[in-house]
Amino acid sequence: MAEICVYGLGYVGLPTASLLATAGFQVLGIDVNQQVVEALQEGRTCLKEAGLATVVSAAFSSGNLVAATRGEASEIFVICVPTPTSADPKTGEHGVDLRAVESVARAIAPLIQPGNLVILESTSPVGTTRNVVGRIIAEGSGLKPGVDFDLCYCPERVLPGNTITELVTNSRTIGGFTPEAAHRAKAMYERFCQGNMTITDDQTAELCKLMENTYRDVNIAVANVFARIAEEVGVDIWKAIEFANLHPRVKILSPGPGVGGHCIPVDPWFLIEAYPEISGLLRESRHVNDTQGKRMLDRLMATGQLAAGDKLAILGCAYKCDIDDPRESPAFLLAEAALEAGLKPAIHDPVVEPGEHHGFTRTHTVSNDLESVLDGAAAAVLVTEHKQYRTLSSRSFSDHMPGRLVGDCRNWLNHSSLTLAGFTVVTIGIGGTEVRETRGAAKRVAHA
Ligand code: SAJ
Repeated sequence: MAEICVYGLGYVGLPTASLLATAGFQVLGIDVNQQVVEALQEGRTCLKEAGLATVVSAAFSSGNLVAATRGEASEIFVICVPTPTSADPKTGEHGVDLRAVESVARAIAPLIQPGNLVILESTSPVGTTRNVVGRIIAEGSGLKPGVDFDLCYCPERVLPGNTITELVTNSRTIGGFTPEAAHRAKAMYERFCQGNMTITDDQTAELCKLMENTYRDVNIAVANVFARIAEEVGVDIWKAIEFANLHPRVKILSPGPGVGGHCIPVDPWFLIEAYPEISGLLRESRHVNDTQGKRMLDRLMATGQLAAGDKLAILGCAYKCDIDDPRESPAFLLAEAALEAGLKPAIHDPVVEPGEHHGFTRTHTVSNDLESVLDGAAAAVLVTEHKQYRTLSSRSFSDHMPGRLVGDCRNWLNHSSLTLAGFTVVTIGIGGTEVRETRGAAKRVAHA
């Protein structure tokens, strides 16, 4: 019999199950996807995370971790399944999809025994632990949370790309439906986590997780609004932020193409959907961050050097630098805005798996071949500040693309070398560049 069943073997569940197994627990990892389970049984994982393969293989070869598609009776059940949101195409409002959590709770109900502990890790609306997980298990088993079994909400805080290190070193908030439940969960996490453990109730921990990512989204939106103001004024926001951050209590984040990843653009909707009347600031922040790409596109087109029918090269579709994860990438929002404007977007990324990737309203083809993406383009726009792009020279562009227009969403390229070579450079947060026309632009106007 397993000591711990971990439901969901994705970005959080797999490393968590592996760390629990290497800490000595008998762990059963469960995933509904048969292919994921088979691959793990054969020692493969498609998740690329520093140190993950080593921990996973240590866990499986110790015999302490086994993967399966169904759970079994266990002392502890940990739920790490996705809680995505989906957008209403008419209103743009997002609704939270708790079906995976509900389905796991239904699967646990016939397995649970008096005295067991159930932990929800998935990011969830406030109240999900007790009102969804606790209720479904109680209805299916006849056992009461807080009386017959223990129930907790214990979110993770890992930064994708650094998951293993952060799972071990980050502090955690442990939210118990009862204090006893929280102390039990704390004892489990302490077996592999060296960070501080703060004990509270389940609803406080749920709100805490949502506030952390929403706070970051709103703060990035503030940086993006400041960038827009700087573009209007004609000053350099990057310098202005550097100076403002000299204030001991100011820490303005970096503006950019918007916010990607499976957490920050998603989690604010858990609050907005539940409290629409009082969360206007959060909704507006989402809107600002989601329209940064469109704004860059408008500025590029305002130069007169990019028009419907032209090819636009998009550089970078990982949602942030130096990782291969394209989920909710702002590059896809930009590509979709480009298609709407009649342009032909082509996407390059040096590390994201080439091929088809889901965007917001359609799928996109991602290529690892920079030259073919630049070939024939009227303009190129950098979305992700990968280290591979840092050394791009004016020749890297001019050898392949006929256009002389470059957009920079991260202030990452060598602008003086590009400008010297005759390029118009449009940078997020730097105003005035779009009025500077080059020979290419003049030609297009004459042609039109
Ligand atoms: N970004 C900016 N400007 C910045 C910082 C980030 O535009 O100054 C953009 C990035 O380019 C990226 C997006 O925001 O597109 C999100 O990146 P991130 O590094 O801020 O965060 P994630 O999504 O990789 O991980 C976040 C983290 N949460 C916080 O920092 C509050 C992580 O600790 C959470 O565990 C994770 O969400 C999660 O799983 O919830």
